[in-house]
Amino acid sequence: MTHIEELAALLDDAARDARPVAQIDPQGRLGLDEAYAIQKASIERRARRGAPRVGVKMGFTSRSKMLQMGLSDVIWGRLTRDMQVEEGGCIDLGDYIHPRVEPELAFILKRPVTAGMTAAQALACVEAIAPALEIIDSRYADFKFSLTDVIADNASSSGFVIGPWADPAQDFGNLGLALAMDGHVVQIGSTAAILGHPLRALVAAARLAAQAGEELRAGDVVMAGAATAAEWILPGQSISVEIQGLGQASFKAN
Ligand code: OOG
Ligand code: MG
Repeated sequence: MTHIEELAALLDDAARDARPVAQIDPQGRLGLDEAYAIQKASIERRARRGAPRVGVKMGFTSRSKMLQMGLSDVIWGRLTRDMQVEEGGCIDLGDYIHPRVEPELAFILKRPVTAGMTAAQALACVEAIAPALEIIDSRYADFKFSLTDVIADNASSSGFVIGPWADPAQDFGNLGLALAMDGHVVQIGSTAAILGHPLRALVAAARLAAQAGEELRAGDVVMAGAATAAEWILPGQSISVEIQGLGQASFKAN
């Protein structure tokens, strides 16, 4: 096995067994290309087990998330079919290490979005938008990582929940949103927190994917990144996001 494949196997096993591992690159010595190659190889292992890529996620697209995690570069990761949690469904916390949840907006594409498109061109490729929740679960002990660590670890992505799909023709650049746990609002924000407009996250996703030789395809789900800081998930909690005019996405933790 190459070094890349060994590290991919380490992170893939950590995710599968829900057991944390030590940071692979605490000093940030790996290149970004190497870190993304590890991510790609770990997702390929999952695909070989029958869970193909169904889209991509963006990370650190809001100031709240950058401040919370102490990193300021926009990153991306891959979503696989096994990561989707049914809207209103239930997760088993035993499948996770130390999961957190964050409020996001999701896109589903009807045409490929390619690098260099303007926001308006990207919008024309969007089939629908939806309120969404991302479950992040760093495979590293204590949820601590360098930029290259988190890239290799698929940007901490672990699960996603998508609410009702809505027409993207409406203006979704500054919609109020609230994250609630057991009915108590714990985070409030706006879709404008996501790079000023979630469409910018879609444009950035196409650019970053292209750097890795990939395209955002028709049918792909794209998670725009969290609008607020993330919250720890505790046993028994019911978690929901509501986005103004778009409705809710929710799940329960057991
Ligand atoms: C990294 C993933 C960041 C977001 O929406 O900004 C992210 C992490 O915080 O563990 O998913
Ligand atoms: Mg996220």
